[in-house]
Parts: sequence; structure tokens; C-alpha cells
Amino acid sequence: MILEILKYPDKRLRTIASPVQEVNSEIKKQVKDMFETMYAAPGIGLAATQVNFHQRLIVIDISDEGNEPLCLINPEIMQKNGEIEYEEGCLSVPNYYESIKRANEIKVSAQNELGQTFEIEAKEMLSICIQHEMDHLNGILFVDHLSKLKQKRLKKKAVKQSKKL
Ligand code: K1U
Ligand code: ZN
Repeated sequence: MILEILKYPDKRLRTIASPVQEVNSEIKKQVKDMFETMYAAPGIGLAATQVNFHQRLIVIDISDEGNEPLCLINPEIMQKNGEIEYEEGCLSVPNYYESIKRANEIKVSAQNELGQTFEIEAKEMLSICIQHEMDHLNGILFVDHLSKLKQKRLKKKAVKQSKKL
């Protein structure tokens, strides 16, 4: 099932997600629907917050063929190293791209869709994408990393756009 993606400045995007208590059939269905929604968008990542589901769950696939799905439940960053700058986009902020600085290498602990705990070391695009999606789970958007002036301009444009719909 394709889910609706909340658009900035929707206040629900500011919700802090709760930990997933148990990887049960509801969570497995949510993971399936989020992958379907991400591939259809199309995007390379999606956080549960963006589809108004406020539990700590993200899906990612940065491969060109879209055949390397990665699901992270209750992700935690254990280590961060270096710095990388990349022009990011967001399915919740359509048609807006800005350069953001993040850690280049991260070590993350998470559970998979079977509830098994695993660790992953990520660098470059995968690291950027995991950090972007984990920000969503904390109610943070990539535009929050920009100057107050850029944020003000973007918000004005987005509010105007949302009134047209
Ligand atoms: O969280 C999101 O809104 C998904 C976002 C992930 C992301 C992109 C770039 C840097 C960091 C995080 C997107 O997927 S935006 C769309 C996009 O980047 C893309 C879409 C199709 C093909 C390739 C990229
Ligand atoms: Zn996003």
C-alpha cells in the first residue's frame, strides 16, 4: 500500500518517534508499505515520521537498481567520524535541494525486520542517508541545518504552496 508522505511545514513532521517495542506483524506491514512508498516516490530513503507513523523505523535503498533494501528499526549511532558535504533533497520538502554537512563515517546499531540486532558501518551516501532519516525520527528536517534566512524564505514559499492545494 502506498502511504501519503507529509509535506513541510506540516507540524506532524516535528513529532519525536517512540522506540519500536516489538517487531510484530503491524511493524512488518509498516516496513513493507514504507518500502513500496519509497520506491514509488521515488526516493532513496524514508522515515516512519514522514508517513505519520511515529515509531523509530527507517527504510533505505541507495542502489541504482533499487535491489538493496535496508530496514533499520530503533537505530542508534555508536560512532561518527570525519565530515562530508552533499546536496540533499527530501520527499517532505519537494523541489528543494541544499548542501548539508554531516559525519562521513558512522557505526550504527539497529534491529532488522526480524527483530535481530545488527551493526552496520556506513560511509558517504549511505551514511548521509541514514543520518537524514534518523533526523526525521527526532522531528528534524534537513532544512533545520540551514541559515535562519534560508529557512524563513523556504517556509514562506511552502506555506504559500500549501494554501494553493
Ligand atoms: O527522507 C527523505 O525524504 C528521502 C530522501 C533521502 C535523501 C536524499 C538525499 C540526501 C539525503 C537523504 C530522498 O530520497 S530525496 C529523493 C532522492 O534523493 C532521489 C530520488 C530518486 C533517485 C535518486 C535520488
Ligand atoms: Zn527527508
